[in-house]
Amino acid sequence: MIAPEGRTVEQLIKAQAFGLGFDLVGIAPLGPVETAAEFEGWLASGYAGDMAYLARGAEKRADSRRPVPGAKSAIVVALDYGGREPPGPVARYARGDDYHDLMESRLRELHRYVDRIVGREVAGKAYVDTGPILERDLARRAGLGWFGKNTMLINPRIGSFFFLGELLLDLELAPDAPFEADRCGTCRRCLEACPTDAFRDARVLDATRCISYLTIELKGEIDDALKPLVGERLYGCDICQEVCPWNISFSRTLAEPAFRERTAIAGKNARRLADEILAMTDEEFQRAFKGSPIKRAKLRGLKRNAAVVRANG
Ligand code: B12
Ligand code: SF4
Ligand code: SF4
Repeated sequence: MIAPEGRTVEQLIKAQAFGLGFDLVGIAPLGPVETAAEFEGWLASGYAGDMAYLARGAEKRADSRRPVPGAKSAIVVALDYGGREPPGPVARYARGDDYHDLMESRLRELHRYVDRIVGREVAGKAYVDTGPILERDLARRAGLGWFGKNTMLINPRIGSFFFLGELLLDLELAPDAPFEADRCGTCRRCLEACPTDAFRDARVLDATRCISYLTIELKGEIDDALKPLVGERLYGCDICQEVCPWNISFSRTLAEPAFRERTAIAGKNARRLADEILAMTDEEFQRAFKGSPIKRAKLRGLKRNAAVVRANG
């Protein structure tokens, strides 16, 4: 599609996406999802645990045209959250403001830009994490990276410490080439480094053993056998990314100010932060974590995690 300035619509969209602060952008056609069978098998094995919402959207996840009727293309973006930041009790992605709000509003801005350059209101919708979409599959298809053995989507220029988001549009766009290579080779560092032994195989994660699931998604108590393995991790886990050679070489310093760590977290070790959380009232929790991804666990979940961390030393 040719725009008035002599550049293609796809070129203009990508330039605008970079201008909005995204670090990667690619275009994928919508249709049957190549890894739908892997997803179904994963669900059937019980690896999703309590995350019942994943099964509810399974039919839509199998065909990326279903979430937005009439949609034909996806503009897929990635936003880096700073893999060079030091390790800590809170996973890097959750130390600042909520990425959903930030990325969705930028994607909506991109949507309005598309309307302007094509000269009509294009039907569509922006998603970041919350929709019935296999985002890593869509991102690989848009050329953004490959499925690492740790299940992360990894890009050869920036590693894997980034969020994914997409704009599904009722618009035919020229797609990018999918990322076909597997750059993991014979490496198995992530599989060996996982403290809870959560990988059943390369690219197959039993979420019910993953510290990210245990400290964020799980509503009930953490299994006694897993508690000591959670170590000092209060919220989320980055270990299988930290050990990855692609991150060691190519992860970036934090550039997005909204993701800078909040004062409630900054400079605190696991023990101190856990003690503060255990003493927190609901009002203090709201004040400290308003607009933060940490609110997902609620104060009750965070206190559960803090008690585990304190028991671990
Ligand atoms: C459920 C979920 C989780 C669960 C389960 C994770 C998992 N690996 O399945 C839990 C709570 C554990 C989790 C943890 C984390 N998550 Co999460 N999560 C999701 C969510 C909502 C759905 C993922 C899903 O469908 N899982 C089911 C499995 C089967 O699918 P998949 O992991 O996408 O794997 C695909 C491929 O690997 C491939 N595949 C599967 N098996 C095989 C086998 C072979 C041989 C091959 C070739 C391919 C293949 O097919 C799958 C389906 O397309 C997505 C958002 C979304 N809507 O996609 C975010 C998402 C995947 N999470 C994200 C993040 C940042 C994290 C954490 C880093 C957060 C943290 N620091 O604690 C950790 C990382 C843990 C890890 N190693 O994955 C980002 C990942 C960005 C990236 N670069 O990949 C996403 C995309 C959110 C976002 N919008 O940015 N997460
Ligand atoms: S996030 Fe942590 S617990 Fe989960 S698979 Fe990776 S290393 Fe294991
Ligand atoms: S640590 Fe090695 S095996 Fe794991 S994702 Fe990175 S390159 Fe692949």
